[in-house]
Parts: sequence; structure tokens; C-alpha cells
Amino acid sequence: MAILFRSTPAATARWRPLLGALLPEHEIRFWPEIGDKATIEYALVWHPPAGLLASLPNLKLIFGLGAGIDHLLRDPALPRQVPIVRLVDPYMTDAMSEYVALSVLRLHRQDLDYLAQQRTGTWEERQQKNAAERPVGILGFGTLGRDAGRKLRALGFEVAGWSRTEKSVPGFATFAGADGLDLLLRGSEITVCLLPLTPETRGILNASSFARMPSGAGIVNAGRGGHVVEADLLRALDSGQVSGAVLDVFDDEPLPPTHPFWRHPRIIVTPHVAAETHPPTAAPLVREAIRQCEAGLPIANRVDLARGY
Ligand code: NDP
Ligand code: OXD
Repeated sequence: MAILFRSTPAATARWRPLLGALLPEHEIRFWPEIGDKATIEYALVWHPPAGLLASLPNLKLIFGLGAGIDHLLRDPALPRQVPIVRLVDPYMTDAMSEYVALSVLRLHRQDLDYLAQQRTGTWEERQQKNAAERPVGILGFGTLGRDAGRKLRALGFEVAGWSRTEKSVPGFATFAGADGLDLLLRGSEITVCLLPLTPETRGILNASSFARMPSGAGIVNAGRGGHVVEADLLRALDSGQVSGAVLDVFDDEPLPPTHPFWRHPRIIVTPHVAAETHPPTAAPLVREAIRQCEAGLPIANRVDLARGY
């Protein structure tokens, strides 16, 4: 029986030698050379073409090669009865926390202003507060959000987290639901989005959210591009209600060359690199999921399709 691997050509080149070595008892097939579909039991995929997974009649497990699984849910033919596992890799968690700490610090330390001053050769001190005076709110207080929160706290920031279900996390103010979102937005000078993209979270960073933030708020979005209503963000930046945004993810990726975000003086763009999948640490997680599946054990990090993440 075989494993099907499907990702970008660059990722395929990195995974190919690891999978062969870690799973010698399996035949690994690399899309588009998939051979007899009936013999494929496991699929390791990132952005699979619509219908591919549904065409595999004996699929036992789908392993999404990322933390987010929205790339799978956009396939209307996704075989929903097949268990889906997502990537929960401490290596990626560390990477995301680095990205969040860097981005929050850039906004907090007024990097956008100093970069503008550098371009005009302007030597001018700006008033600066300490981290303890800059409350940060994290939308999505799961694996990534909580780790980023802990690291921001170590830097001195007051951190609050928002999740779907109520939780108590020592050292953090925690919020849930619509009222909780309102409180978090009103109290956060920098809002970080680390939510999964679901029908409930799509467009959550919109004109109404920006209006509820303190004037001059900062935004970091490393969740998904679909969380931001782009036109609303541009308006909020142009009015000064939002003073800066660090964006790693976009509705349309790669971000088209003519997109206004590229040249906006109050936006920092990175090309979806906050926490890249890291094959050397991710491949053993794939092997473990397959082992659990074959042994009939509960499979870790299974996606709950009813919740959408
Ligand atoms: P988790 O599932 O561990 O955490 C998700 C969090 O979001 C949970 O706290 C969950 O609440 C909360 N949440 C979900 N839906 C809602 C809602 N409707 N209202 C309020 N809170 C909600 O996911 P991860 O932390 O591992 O990953 C989060 C996302 O980060 C991924 O889905 C992906 O989109 C993005 N990502 C981006 C990367 C990048 O490079 N830019 C890399 C990796 C991930 P609860 O705790 O109650 O379940
Ligand atoms: C992920 C991502 O979800 O890289 O893992 O965006």
C-alpha cells in the first residue's frame, strides 16, 4: 500500500529523501505520478487539487502539511469521512513566536516611523513607552497564540487572548465570544491574529473591529489573508485609526505586484513565511500519525471538521 505526497515542487524536493528514509515499509508516490489510486492509503498534502482526495477510494488518513487546514476545506469534494491530521510541530511554534515578537516589537518601537525618517535623513526622537505600557491582544489563543503570548510576556507586554471556548490561562486575561472580542479589541494597542480561517473568523479584522481599537492601534496578521477586509484596513490606515500593520498572509498569494499593500508606507509585507513547514521535524510527526492509525489508536492532532479547524 502506498503514500501519496503532494506539495509545491520546492517542498517536494525537501521531503522526498526524508520520507523514503523514515517510512521504508511504504511506497511513496509523488504527485502527479500517483499510479494505481486504489493502493493509496495515506495522503500528505498541501493545497491538493480539488477532487484529488475524493478520487482515492481506500484512503485511511489525510495529513495536512501545515497547521491550518483551510487549504483542504476549500475542496468541495473533500472526503469528510476520512480522518484529517494537521501539523502541530514545536519547531513551527517557535518560528511563529519569533515572527510575532519581531512584528510586535517593530510596531511598538515605531520602526515604520524611523524607517520613514531614515529615508529623508531626519534625526528626530519620538516618545517611546515600555512594553509594559503597550497591551497586546491575540486573536486565536491555541497552540501558536499561547506560545507567542508567553514570549511577548517575557518581553514585558501585558497579553490577552481570545478563543472560541472560555479558558483560563495563568498570567493572561482571556476572552471568548462576541463580548470578549469587543473587550479584547478595545483594550489592545496591538492586535495579533493567529486564528484559523473558518466561516466564523473570515473578515474578522474589518471596519468595525478597527473602530473599536484604541486610536493608532497596530495589527499583526499571521493567521490567513481572509481574516482581513483589505479595503477596510487601507481606510483605517489612511485615517490613522490603525497606525501600522505587519502582514504575512493575503487573500491572494503570491500578493499581486500591483497590490496597494506592497507600497503602503504603514504596511510591512512578508511572503507567508512566519512559520514554514520544516520537513526534518514534521516527517517524524507524519510517521507517528501513520503508526497510530495502523495500530487503531486515537490519532493526535485530528481536525474537528464540525469546528472547521
Ligand atoms: P489551534 O487550533 O491550536 O488554535 C486556534 C485558536 O483559534 C484556538 O484558541 C481557537 O479557540 C481559536 N478560534 C477558532 N475559531 C474561533 C472563533 N470562531 N472565535 C474565537 N476563537 C476561535 O491552531 P494553531 O494555533 O496551531 O494555528 C492557528 C492558525 O495559524 C492556523 O490555522 C493557520 O491559519 C495559521 N498559521 C499561519 C502560519 C504562517 O506561516 N503564517 C503558519 C502556521 C499557522 P479554542 O481554543 O476555543 O478552540
Ligand atoms: C500553515 C502555514 O498553516 O504555513 O502551516 O500557513
